[in-house]
Amino acid sequence: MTSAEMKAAILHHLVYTQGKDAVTAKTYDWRMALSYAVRDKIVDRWFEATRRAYAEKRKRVYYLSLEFLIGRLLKDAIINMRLEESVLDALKDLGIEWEEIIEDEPDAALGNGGLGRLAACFMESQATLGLPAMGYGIRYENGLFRQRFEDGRQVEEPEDWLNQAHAWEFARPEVSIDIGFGGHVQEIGSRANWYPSEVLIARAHDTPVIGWKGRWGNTLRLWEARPMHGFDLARFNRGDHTAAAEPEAMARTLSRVLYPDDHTEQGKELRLKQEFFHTAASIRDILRRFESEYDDLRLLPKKAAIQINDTHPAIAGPELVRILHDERGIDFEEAVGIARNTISYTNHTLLPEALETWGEARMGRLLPRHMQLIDRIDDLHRRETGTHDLNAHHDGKVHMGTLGFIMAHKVNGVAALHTELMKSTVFKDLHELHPEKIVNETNGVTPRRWLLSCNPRLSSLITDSIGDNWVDHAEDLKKLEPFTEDAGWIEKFTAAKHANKVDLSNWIAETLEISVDPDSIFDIQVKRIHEYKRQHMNLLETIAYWLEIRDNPNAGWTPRVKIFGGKAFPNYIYAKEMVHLANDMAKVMNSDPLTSRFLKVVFPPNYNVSLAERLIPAADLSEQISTAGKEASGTGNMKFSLNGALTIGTLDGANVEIRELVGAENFFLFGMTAEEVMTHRAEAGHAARAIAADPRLARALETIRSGGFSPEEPGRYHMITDNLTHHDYFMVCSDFTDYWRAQRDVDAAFADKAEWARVAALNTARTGWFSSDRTIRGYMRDVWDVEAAPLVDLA
Ligand code: 26Y
Repeated sequence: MTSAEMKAAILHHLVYTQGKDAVTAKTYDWRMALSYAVRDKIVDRWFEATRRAYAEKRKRVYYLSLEFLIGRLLKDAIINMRLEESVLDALKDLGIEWEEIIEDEPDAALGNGGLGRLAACFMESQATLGLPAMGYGIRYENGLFRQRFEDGRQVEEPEDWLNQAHAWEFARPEVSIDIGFGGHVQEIGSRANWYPSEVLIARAHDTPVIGWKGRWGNTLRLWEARPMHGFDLARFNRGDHTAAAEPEAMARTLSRVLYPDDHTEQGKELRLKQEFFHTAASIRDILRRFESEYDDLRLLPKKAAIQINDTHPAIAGPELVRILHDERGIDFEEAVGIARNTISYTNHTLLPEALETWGEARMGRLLPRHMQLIDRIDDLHRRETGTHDLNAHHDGKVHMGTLGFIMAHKVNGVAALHTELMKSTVFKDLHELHPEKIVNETNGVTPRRWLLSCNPRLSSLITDSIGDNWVDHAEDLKKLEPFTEDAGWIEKFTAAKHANKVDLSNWIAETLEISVDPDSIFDIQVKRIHEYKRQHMNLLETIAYWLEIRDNPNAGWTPRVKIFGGKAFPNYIYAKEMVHLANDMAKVMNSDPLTSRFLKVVFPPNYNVSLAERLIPAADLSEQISTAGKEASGTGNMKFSLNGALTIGTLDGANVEIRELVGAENFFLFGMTAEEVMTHRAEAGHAARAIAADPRLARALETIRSGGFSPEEPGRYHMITDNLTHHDYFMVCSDFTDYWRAQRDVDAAFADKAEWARVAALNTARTGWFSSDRTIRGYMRDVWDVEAAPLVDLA
């Protein structure tokens, strides 16, 4: 597409779609016009792919996830469609700022963190690989809350990304599916009729997901909840105005909010309703499509693979069995077999508090037929395996992990260590019964968004050096290795990183009014705020370093900028205290004349996908410091490494694999192993002993305790200090000393600029394996048994 054609397309949409003329158009109008112009190009390719999937009778993958953290879509679309040049030229011609347009797009935050972002990367990789696939999610009106700080405290505000028209989606009112809840069951022999007492409508909204070079496109289908009967005119005419709108309001509640917690399962009825609503609509849609193409349901596992993203859609098993058995008349055992061979389940956590369970009373009330079927599935599984325990339904609850396991033909972990721990802990007994079921598929990230798009300077250097094949064959980044021995090339690499750091410094100065020196170590920890992720350990190390500088301000300290980003679950008081502490520390430290040359603390609010894209390319040091055994994988760790940051980290999640790939000598390892954590935790008094043994740690804790960062309220952080001193389940104190040691190794290493840059470049060269293309190929081979369509280049 030429620049002139692009310009004409933008102007056309500005006038005829947006209804504005160039004189009165605002940034928003221009953004919408550009989005429609780009979207037109995508739609052709998307239809082509959809037609081919049908014509070639391909097996499809259905990715069911309660979360899709897709972020902004415009730049992604422009890059994948190779339209940057024509867009940039056209905008220049029209006198419109590219940056302003890009920044104007709301960041679609239909997810909490890692699990949701993984789903988004997978969608992009599936499209890039030419794999016929469809993502199914919920079209939350309000995504993850917006985070603000008020006197350093986190304040949550609703995120209303749908307030403006959403350029990327197509409403599909013709795809409306009835979803029932409650009511009663009438059994007829083995089968039953379910008569729900409440019915809602799930309405589809489709967003095209285009792969690299526009060679394939898939659909992300998001369900909106609508009332069966809309506005009650009779009631309104009787003068009952509020009540008239009630059914609509009730129904909409279901797709209104994303539950903002990852990891602490709350057992809320609305959440269970959301899960069933999402899953039932998706299963119906999948079967409708299947039955339009084939007439034998026994073929389902050959033509469809349903992946459930954690247990959140795990009701898919019983729901599929219910339709096959009750509605289509297939024998119960055969129905279970078909469902199992179609479904597979990804586990993302071993933390007991995050494993979903539902009380039998609530489940029985809301999904009476499913409750019966779960018991029959348990019964069948007992007969199959000759066991008498291991039920999904026990102790008055339905355990969704067990249900997911029993109803899947494959269950996967998300990093090598995590998968091994699944086998030896949470799923130990089930694994022994089904030793071939658990497989590992180490997570990945899409290199299109997480390198090409977010880091244009480094990407250009890479492409200038090895060509652009790496973009969809990230293993090619290996070809950079010889360049890392070339001083001239390393200088260019350093220049790219430095320019990224200058950009970030300018942004920090403008938005947060903090001045940072781009020559400092940019040390970044961004992720949800959690005790197991140990942001407080990083804070303690920051305090200890600060105190050390104060003791001796004229020694040769290595300047650092400690950057934090992340949201705390609104009810997770401890995590919110960690946020508050970080902000209180920033206030004190950033204005300390003795230390501020050497140490700054920066905590930009509202960490999201877009902020990650800004921060990660500018990082020198990636903090991956979770208590070993707790972080299933991590995916931020991969993004940092790919963008040439060194990692300081524990042997946890995918850190283990990152370290193997980049080389142990290029990784700042510290801390106990998962096994050591388990033994050490059992030894009473571990925290007190660790504190007594490390005066730096003791002093840092004492500084918090005595109000060093909250003089107006010295006891403010007693929750944190008391917990760390007496309990410390996550081993902050016991790992602190080694963490401090590793941080000083970082200082020493950073002193040799050229060597640091060489290792940073090696990180980029050696982490192409973490492309989500590789992950998706793994699922295709080990889990889905599916092939991609041969790809055709854009005309
Ligand atoms: C049940 C509900 C409260 C719940 C909601 C969301 C439970 C868990 C979650 C989300 C979990 C999550 O994001 N897990 C992360 O998944 C990533 C992708 O596999 C991993 O990299 C990361 O280690 C893991 O914490």
